[in-house]
Amino acid sequence: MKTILNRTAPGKKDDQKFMKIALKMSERGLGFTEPNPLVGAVVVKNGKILSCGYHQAFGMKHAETMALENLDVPGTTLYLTLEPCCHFGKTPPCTDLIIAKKVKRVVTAMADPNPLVNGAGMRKLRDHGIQVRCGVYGDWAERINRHYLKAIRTRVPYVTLHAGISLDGKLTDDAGRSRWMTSEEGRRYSHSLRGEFSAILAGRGTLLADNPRLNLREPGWQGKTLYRVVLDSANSLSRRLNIFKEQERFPLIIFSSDKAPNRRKKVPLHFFVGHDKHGLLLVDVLKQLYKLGIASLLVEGGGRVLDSFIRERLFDEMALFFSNKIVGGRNSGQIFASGDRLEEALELVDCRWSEFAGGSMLRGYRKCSPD
Ligand code: AOF
Ligand code: ZN
Repeated sequence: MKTILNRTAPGKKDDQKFMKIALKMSERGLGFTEPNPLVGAVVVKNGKILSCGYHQAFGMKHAETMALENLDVPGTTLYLTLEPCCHFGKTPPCTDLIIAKKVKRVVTAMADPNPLVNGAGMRKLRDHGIQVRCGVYGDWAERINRHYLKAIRTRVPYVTLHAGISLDGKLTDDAGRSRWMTSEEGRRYSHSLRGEFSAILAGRGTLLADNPRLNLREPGWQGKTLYRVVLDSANSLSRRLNIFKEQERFPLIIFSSDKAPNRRKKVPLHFFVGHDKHGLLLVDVLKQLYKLGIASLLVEGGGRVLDSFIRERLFDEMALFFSNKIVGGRNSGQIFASGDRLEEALELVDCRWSEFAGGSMLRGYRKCSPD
């Protein structure tokens, strides 16, 4: 007996298949869209993809516009990795375009927590007789857009801690040296990671020890602006350091203590914040970064800075680059010198390992307490 498939009403499997494509499309914008989200769009009719789009970079067309603007086919199904916007921002509301193009059905992976949208986009579509399904691969979409979502929900950036460590977990040798803990390939890998973020942060100790440029040199990130954030409580860094170079493409943001004897700004984005016995108040630093439009931050160290972010649990993810070396030593540096009792020990979840010549990388998420 022949089964007649009703192609105008796709089943669950079709929805998953096309949403998967939309999610993969969305990732093409990685590193270029913040503080806005990564969004992918796929237009389908009778089981066939008619067009696709994704949000390429901040301020550019929304994914919906890219996918629909040159298409004049009514009765389609539109797959979106995020609820469409319904407000006038840098671009007109995508819901208006979806209605004008006579889309029949919209499938989204998740609602947009942006207070200007927050369910109103899907309501507007339903009010115009468009069928809406929400929640297809919602967890996956949450993961992909974790920077955007954390920032818009909490008004502080998503924070990833980055460190190059030995197999026995050491950041430095006994003499405090960290150069070159990881292999050449590991270093290239970790430099490339910078491109995924809006900003990168280092403490005064790292600047004095290594005099890094903290810029983007790996291929694939041409034209990207990366903010460099420096913590210098005493406001005593020399302007001769490499970090003061290349500020056009890599703007420099400095945080110093509001009690520093010298309160003269060294760069236009120089902020003076409170401090306690451990150093600058990191929550205030993060809040200020969010106000500047920074949705994600890669913390590159050194040990003191990493220790503070871990102690205060002010991070979301870790990217640890392990070299195949054992350094040992009683005075060698650690990423979390303060330490915790075993019962309260820090735990990472959903860990993924990848290998490179001379070592391996671990990426995992901070396990949040149940409260
Ligand atoms: C994007 N790209 O593909 C979609 C977005 O300032 P605007 O006009 O670019 O609007 C930004 C907001 O629009 C963003 O925070 C999100 O709520 C919504 N959807 N944004 O940048 C897109 N679909
Ligand atoms: Zn839009």
